[in-house]
Amino acid sequence: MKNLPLIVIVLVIGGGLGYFLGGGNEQAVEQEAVMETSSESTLEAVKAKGYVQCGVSQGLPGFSNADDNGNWTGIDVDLCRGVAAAVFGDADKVRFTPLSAKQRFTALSSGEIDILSRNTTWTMTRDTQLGLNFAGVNYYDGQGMMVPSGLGVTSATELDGANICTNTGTTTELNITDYFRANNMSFELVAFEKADEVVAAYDAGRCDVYTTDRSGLAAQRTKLTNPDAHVVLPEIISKEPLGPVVRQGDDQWFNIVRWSLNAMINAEELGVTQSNVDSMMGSDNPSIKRLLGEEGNFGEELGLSNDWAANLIKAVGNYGESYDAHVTPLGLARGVNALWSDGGILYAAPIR
Ligand SMILES: N[C@@H](CCC(=O)N[C@@H](CS)C(=O)NCC(=O)O)C(=O)O
Repeated sequence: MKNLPLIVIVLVIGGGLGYFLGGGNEQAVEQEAVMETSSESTLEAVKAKGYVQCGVSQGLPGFSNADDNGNWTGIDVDLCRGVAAAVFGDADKVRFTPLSAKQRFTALSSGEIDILSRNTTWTMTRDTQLGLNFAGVNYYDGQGMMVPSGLGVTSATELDGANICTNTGTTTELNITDYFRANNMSFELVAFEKADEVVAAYDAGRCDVYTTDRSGLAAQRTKLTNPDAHVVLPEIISKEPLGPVVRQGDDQWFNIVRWSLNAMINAEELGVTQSNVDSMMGSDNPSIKRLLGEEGNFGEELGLSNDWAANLIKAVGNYGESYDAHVTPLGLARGVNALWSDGGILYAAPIR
């Protein structure tokens, strides 16, 4: 522990100081985010530069992850590529900015990025105090904890006094503090800005526990020396609705991002896929006709062309296709992220 070169925050629950530090940390980061106003709309600016600038993680398999050639993949990446396809008819007209949790909101407020699509939890503070808006939810998650199987721990309630590794600038820090406090347990938080530092510290045995969103645990686990030697505990200690974020004050851009996500979810519900979208153009189903721009003026009302959603689906597929391509390989079943019609809670407003 004493050799750790990075930020080490020791929180002893029971003394209110730990709670204050844990809560204050994220707030301080978020207060750095200052809204920048500009007379040019985001859509105009995006069209003028010729691409969408999308803020993503620094590497989280399933959500946003770059290969050795710098090709980004994941459901958060598909959302950005989908918006690029909706705007330009070309999903490659997008550039990615890798951001730590701590940097992400400032990057959006300052105009460095057009969309933040980075496993970001929609909370009231973030929505109401940062000059930002959440355009929807593309993954319903919850916070979990992972421990080395060798510890013999089967429940989070056995973790009194544990060392816990996590990321700074996250909801994770706040929730873990709440959880230990509520259960009258003490713990020591070992927090790093970079996710890979968290993985390395946990892998090296510096912490008993790794806590983050459950999807993040599944993703980061693949980076451990021996992934099978770790178990995810059954407790889900928070709600983490993850979704894309835009600057407040530009309703058109907000709508473009919101409806791009809705189009992916509605396409799945309507059975429109990347491979059948062309033949679906001839469908008699009015919902499909509206989605694909065969009927109505839905794209133009957004400031785009009427084939916006058809282009998006051709480029990245529907929500289920994107999920299957990127999240299913992590071993995460659809669960609550199934469509409402399949027993889940994904329910996109209709295009009409
Ligand atoms: N959803 C939470 C946690 C987000 C978060 O930053 N998680 C870490 C751990 S999974 C992460 O994204 N790591 C990847 C990275 O920093 O690039 C939040 O919005 O605060």
